[in-house]
Amino acid sequence: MIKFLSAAAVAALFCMPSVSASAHATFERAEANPGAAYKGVLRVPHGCDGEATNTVRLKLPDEIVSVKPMPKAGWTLTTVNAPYAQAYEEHGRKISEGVREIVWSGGALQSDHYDEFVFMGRIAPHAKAPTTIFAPVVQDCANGQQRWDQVPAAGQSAHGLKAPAPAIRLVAAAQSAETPASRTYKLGSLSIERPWTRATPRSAPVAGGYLKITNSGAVSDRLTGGSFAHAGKVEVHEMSHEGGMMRMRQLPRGLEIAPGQSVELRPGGYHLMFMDLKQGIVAGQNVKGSLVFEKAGQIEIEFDAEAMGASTPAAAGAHEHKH
Ligand SMILES: [Cu+2]
Repeated sequence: MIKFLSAAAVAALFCMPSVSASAHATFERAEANPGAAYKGVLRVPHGCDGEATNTVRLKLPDEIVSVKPMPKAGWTLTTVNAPYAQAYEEHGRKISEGVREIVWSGGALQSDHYDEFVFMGRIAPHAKAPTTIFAPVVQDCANGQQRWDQVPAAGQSAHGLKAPAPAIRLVAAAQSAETPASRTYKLGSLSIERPWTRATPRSAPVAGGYLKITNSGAVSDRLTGGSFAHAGKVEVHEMSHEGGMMRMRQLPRGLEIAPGQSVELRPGGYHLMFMDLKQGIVAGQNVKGSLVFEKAGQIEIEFDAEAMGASTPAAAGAHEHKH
């Protein structure tokens, strides 16, 4: 006697989920630098065995700090805050706890649909590189669960894992020096690009600091000073023509960065003056320092030391030192 299967039973037996099972939950940006900002875009390709996803839980690895999740229409956002495995310093302040888990709940993401879940954060400055870090994800559905939490054994690849946790490869900024983001710093609505300085004779009393500042915000700010590891103090200067002579003078109120404007500090123009140098600057060094803005506050940065007399940072003319 022949038994006829219902259409639903046939579908259950033979139909694969319509999105390929090899589509894993992953981050859009799979590489990051220790100390740099990181925007995490988690891509969720399907639900639990055809079921709609109602909750997405993302566990952050120890290396991702200062996390702010992006709210999502139709979903309730909650976070789990806890101490970090290792505290770190930001703008001179010790940060020892923050968001360790993000939960978007109360949604209904059909298994046939695709969506993204976003957060902004930073890779801890003390994070090791090169290494790979993992952020396990769990999707809750009405009856089932889809977990993305498999982590390869040390030294092994994630290929072949059925449900690998989303991974981010950490690489030292120097190893990806050609990416323009590697020496870009963000402070509120200010972005600071490629701070650099020049090598000096051993006994030189002063040196210049150069960089580009862009204000993408709505209010004006002022660069009022900063610090440089080898200098006693730092002033903001400008060069100007006075009676046919190039003169340098301090800007006592600092340098204005108007909304929507970019200001470039460069040799022969506006610059930071590193005064009372305690030691010479050697080409190839990265020298720690900071910038202070009237409104945005302080940010720690690093100056790349170019050759004596250089007129641009080497990375600006990448073709010159590549090949
Ligand atoms: Cu000067």
